[in-house]
Amino acid sequence: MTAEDLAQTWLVRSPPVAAAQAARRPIVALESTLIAHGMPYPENVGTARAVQALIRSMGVEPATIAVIGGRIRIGLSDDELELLGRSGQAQKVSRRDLPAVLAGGELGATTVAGTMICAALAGIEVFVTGGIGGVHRGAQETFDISADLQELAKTSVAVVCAGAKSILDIALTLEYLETQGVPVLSCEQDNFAAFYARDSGFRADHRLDDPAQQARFIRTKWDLGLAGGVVLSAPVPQAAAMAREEIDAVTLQALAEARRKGVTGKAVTPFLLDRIKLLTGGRSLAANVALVKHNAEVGARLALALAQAGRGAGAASP
Ligand code: PSU
Ligand code: MN
Repeated sequence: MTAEDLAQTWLVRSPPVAAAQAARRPIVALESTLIAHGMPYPENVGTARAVQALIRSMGVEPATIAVIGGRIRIGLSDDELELLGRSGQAQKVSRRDLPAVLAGGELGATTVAGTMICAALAGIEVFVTGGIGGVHRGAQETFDISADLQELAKTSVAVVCAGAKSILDIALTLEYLETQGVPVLSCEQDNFAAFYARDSGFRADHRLDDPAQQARFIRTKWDLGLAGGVVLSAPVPQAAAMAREEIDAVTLQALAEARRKGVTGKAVTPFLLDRIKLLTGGRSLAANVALVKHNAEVGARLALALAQAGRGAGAASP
């Protein structure tokens, strides 16, 4: 058995995902940390279902990824989404956590890094999330840099996001991606998005509004054998967007609380998201839901365009 075959023994595709793959229909992967740790119940499960329905309505199959019962699950049922969103028991699974949670048969919600690994194993090229992890503010001292960035450097999956959250140091996050050779594309505007706010104040590498152009760019990278991810940033829809000044002020407050309480490691991101939600009276949650839905549309269009462009020589193989 090759290493590739061995990895496949840990994967289970849901019947709709298996059928879509057999028929060579486009598929979009979705993460589950956002469900288990990024939003409160029941909004988390409601959003996950709405996003799946939206993607399906565009002729693309959604594949939400998680670790359940000692298997990497590609595509979840409504009951499984409910389990992840409600139990509060799911481990946050990034690259380093995957073996432990799989081997231990625990419930695991995959982060951007974790989901990229599993999507690549399953032969899925497009993945939709809310915001990628990045270089945290103060990383000069804490060394807190999300494993998402390393994953983007090596795993060939296109990641659609609303940029990176304002809890991060966006300038340093973009520097890190540049060093690692990860292209940052933007659609609908020139600048990289800032999650709750539309504009981070920093330019993306290239603005490509047309999904066919995005697909051509991504195919070209992979055809050249330049392994690794591509970030495609899409701004939160205007109606739900927050002002950068407001979200910055609230973020500073949440960061100070995290420091006072000694929150560290993988607990940092969920803690900050929860505090920001309370401090904005729930408006940040509304923005979060709106941007994930919008990203799903952008991701589904990209998956359709990639399918139309055909699978190149260097693309992730199924
Ligand atoms: N974006 C969200 N909600 C989230 C996250 C991102 O809107 O919950 C999660 C993602 O799963 C991302 C993770 O991969 O936070 C980053 O965590 P860390 O900084 O610990 O790597
Ligand atoms: Mn971290």
